[in-house]
This record gives sequence, structure tokens and C-alpha cells, in this order.
Amino acid sequence: MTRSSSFRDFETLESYITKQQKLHVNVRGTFSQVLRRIGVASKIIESKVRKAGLVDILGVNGSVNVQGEHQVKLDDMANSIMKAAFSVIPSIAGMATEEEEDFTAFDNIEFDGSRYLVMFDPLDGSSNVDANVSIGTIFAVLKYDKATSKSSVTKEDFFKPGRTLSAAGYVIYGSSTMFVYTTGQGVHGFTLDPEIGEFVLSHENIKIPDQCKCFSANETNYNKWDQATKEFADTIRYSDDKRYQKASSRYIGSLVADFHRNLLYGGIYMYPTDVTTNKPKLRLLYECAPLAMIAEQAGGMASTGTQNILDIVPNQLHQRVPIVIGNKKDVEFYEELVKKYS
Ligand code: AHM
Ligand code: MG
Repeated sequence: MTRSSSFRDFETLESYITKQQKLHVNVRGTFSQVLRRIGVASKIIESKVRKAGLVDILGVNGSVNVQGEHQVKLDDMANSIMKAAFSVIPSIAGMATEEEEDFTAFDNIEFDGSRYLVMFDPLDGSSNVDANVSIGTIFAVLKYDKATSKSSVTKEDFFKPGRTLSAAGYVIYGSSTMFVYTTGQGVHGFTLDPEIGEFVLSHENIKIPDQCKCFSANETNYNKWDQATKEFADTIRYSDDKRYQKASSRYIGSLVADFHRNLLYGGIYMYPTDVTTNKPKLRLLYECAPLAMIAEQAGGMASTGTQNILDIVPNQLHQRVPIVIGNKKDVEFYEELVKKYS
């Protein structure tokens, strides 16, 4: 990973996307437009997140405050911002969001360029907002196969494996705001400079360090994990294996924040299936696949234990899958344990 020298060169998200676009021939800029749009939407979301403690936007959606005004939950607000950002650009054919049961199609648009589908979790970890914990927006961009036809987007159009995504990324609203994305050519991070209101390149070509420094799981669920998962956690926590001697438990309960830290320091995040209910928690389209693409582009990996997350062909918009994500060696070790117990 190379860090740009104190932001001196002022490579912004905008200029970087343009530069990457020029590397491709026959590119008309419609894809770049989608990424830029996400950048703009995330700046608006960040401004709302920063004011969360000041203005009356916390609390239960739809409830009425003392002034008789409707309160809007921050995640609903973030969802509306993302939707509004996408609805006005013709290169977006449709979108699906964690916040809504069904997808939205933008049909009947006279547009003959490449079109894209976007999938997003507008504000992941939002249950932590009241405690001032870092939260984030996760997104994925998929090329729409029926791009030049005027046919309607269907649910099945979203059911493509993560490996076919054109781009994926997240924005973390933490002690600073960062936009991290990949288009399949490495992972790049931009820090929002609040004085100029621009995302400035701060982390070019991020690679996950080959050390398991952080172990992130909700360990109170231990009794609800299968044998392979228990052995995996026990090995990281208690074994004398050199690889795990410096590992520490680190769990925020906010996926973007946990993932981002582990991406920079090295480590594993996992949310396995609860064997008592047989239910995994995290969503494939809005959380697992985009972060898996980032992980793999950074030299890491994501797996359910039996399948690489990027190879799963979705069959539901809100499909949930178990996930172990982070350093490749450790994810592969998890897969070996799953094999051992199967
Ligand atoms: P959300 O999409 O409703 O915010 O749920 C996803 C969140 C992740 O951010 C986080 O890693 C996980 O759920 C925490 O779950 P738990 O509280 O069970 O540990
Ligand atoms: Mg979420």
C-alpha cells in the first residue's frame, strides 16, 4: 500500500475515477458516472450522520416529536438519499436496497449506452448510531445484461454471482469519512477532506497485511456455532500457533467498521450460521458479495466455509449467507475445518 504524500498531489475520487476510465478503450463514462454519483450521495449521508446528535433525526421512524414533525430514522434517510441520487441518471437501470423488500426499475429511458444495476445497504450498523459508533454505506454495481434493450429489469437480473460485479465498495463514517472501492483493479481508499468537501486519495492499492491481528465475531453466539466454527475460534483465541499468538478480539458490531479495520491491520471477521435456528444473518447482495470483492482484490478472501462468497449465485434479493472474511490463509484454514467435520 502506498500512501500519497500528505494529500499533496490532491488526487481526488473524481480525478482518480476519470484516470481509471481512460485506461479502458471505448468507455463512454457511464460507469464512472455511477461511481461519482455514489460519491456525491455518500457526502450527503455523511453530513446527516455528522448532525445525528444535533438534529432530531434519531429514534423510531414515523414517530412524532414534540413539535409535531415526523422523525425520520437515519437509515431511512440514507436510503432515500441513495435512491434520489440514482433515479436521475439514465445509466442506472435498476436498484435494490437492504431497506426495501422489492427492487426498483428505471424503465422507458431513452438511453443506448451501458446500463447498470446498483445494490446497497444505505447505512449498515445503524443500530449503533445512538452510541456514536462508526457506521457505513456498502454498495455493489453490476452491469445490466439487457443494456441496450428496452425490456424491464426483473428480479432475476440481480441474481448474478459477486464475481461478475463491475464495482464494489463502502463508505465508512468514522473519525474521518473514507470511500473505499474497487473496479477489479485493486482497492483504493479516499479520505474526505472536510475543508474542501472532496474525497482525496489517501490509501492507494490497499493490501490486507498477512497477519491475523484482529478476530471479529459476536463471541456470545459461541454455543450457536457448529463444531468447525468453534474449533476455528478456539484456535485463533487459544492455540500456540505462531500465526495466532498476536491475535486480539475486536468486535464493534458494525460490519463496515470491523471489516475496514481488519483490511488495514489484518484479521478475520465472521458471522456464521446460528445452528439453533439454521439462519445466517448477513445479506449476500448488500453486504457479503461487495465486501468479498474488496477482500479478494486486497489479497484476502471470503467464504461460507464450503463456497467462495463470490461464486454464490443469488436466488433471493434478501438472501442471507454465513461469512468468514479476511486473510486468505485463515479463511482457507476455516474451509479445511468445515471439510474435516462434514
Ligand atoms: P444491519 O444490516 O441490520 O445493520 O445488520 C448488520 C450488522 C452488521 O453491521 C454487524 O456486523 C452485525 O449486524 C452485528 O450483529 P450482532 O449484533 O448480532 O453481533
Ligand atoms: Mg446491514
